[in-house]
Amino acid sequence: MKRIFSGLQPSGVLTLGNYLGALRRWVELQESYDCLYCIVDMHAITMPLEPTALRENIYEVAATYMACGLDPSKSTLFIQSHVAAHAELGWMLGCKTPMGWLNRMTQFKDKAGKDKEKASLGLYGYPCLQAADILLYQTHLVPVGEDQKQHIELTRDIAQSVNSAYNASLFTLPEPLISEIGARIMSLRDGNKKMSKSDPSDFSRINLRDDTDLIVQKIKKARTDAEPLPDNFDQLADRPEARNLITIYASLQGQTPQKVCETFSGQLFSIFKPALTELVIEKLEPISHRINELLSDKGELARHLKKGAERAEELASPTLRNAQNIFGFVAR
Ligand code: ATP
Ligand code: LTN
Repeated sequence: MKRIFSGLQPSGVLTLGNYLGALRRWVELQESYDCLYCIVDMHAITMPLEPTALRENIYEVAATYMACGLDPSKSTLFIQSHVAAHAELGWMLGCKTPMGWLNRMTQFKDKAGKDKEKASLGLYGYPCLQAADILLYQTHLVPVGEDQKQHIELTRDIAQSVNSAYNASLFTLPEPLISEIGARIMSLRDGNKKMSKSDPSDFSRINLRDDTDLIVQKIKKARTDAEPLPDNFDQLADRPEARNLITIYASLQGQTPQKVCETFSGQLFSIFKPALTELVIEKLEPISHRINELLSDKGELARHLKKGAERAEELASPTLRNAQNIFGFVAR
């Protein structure tokens, strides 16, 4: 059975972008693949985060995974720091990755901001740890949003270069799996910026746990324009905010953006926005309700995560040992 690996950072509250770009797809995939879904806490500490917030976020991500439909009896759900092999292989891969390759990573440029001297080594080496996450499990497919494509391509480059440097087939080369619709949900305040859980403005995003009133307000305030909707999605090429709202609707409704344009053709946002609001609430309310239920029993969440970590460790161990041996380390 083909193997899938993906992960999400417990760096804040999860957004509709995380759901449509990643999580929702993960749920479908668990029916036909051997899936590992990780809470990448070691990645989350590459940016400033209070320890109490991190701990809360980890439980919240675990509850969100399950509330969205990930089933611990079908998928392996675990916390990255529970499986030490991630850090160990991450270091080894970092030693085999040229700085020139890391310098091209746009996520580092975005997150480091203007003062790169202040960015940490961890933020810079982030993609090597991500490569270890994926390669440890001989992963075939990595379902992610569009923004992660570059990191998966780098993972392939690292795998290929290590395989050929040691003349060994140590790592399987993974492929990114990116949905056609919903792979890049944009900010509600700026249609050219990705919806992000670390954006300072809460009104830039819809969080999976937002209550009904907040969803109503956020969509009401979402930036749009005064033009009616066209009957053809291609005509929205230079109207990024309109394009984004149509995409969100299409993605939640399981329709093509073209079909949504046909339905709302000629309508103004004063008609479309209430319809979108209703749909978002209908889809998110059961999820946020279930998250709250699951969070009320953290012991149960911890038991699932422990089991997941045990299985993950078992699967990761042969690849780590093999890599250590091939690199020339001496077995204990
Ligand atoms: P941050 O905003 O803190 O950078 P993030 O939400 O971008 O975090 P992760 O939590 O690690 O980063 O992302 C988890 C998954 O969600 C990844 O597969 C990522 O591609 C996807 N994702 C994140 N934002 C969006 C978005 N706006 N549209 C579609 N997919 C997204
Ligand atoms: N870098 C990703 C999160 C991430 C990931 C992974 C995704 C860490 N390790 C392995 C897929 C596979 C992000 O920032 N969205």
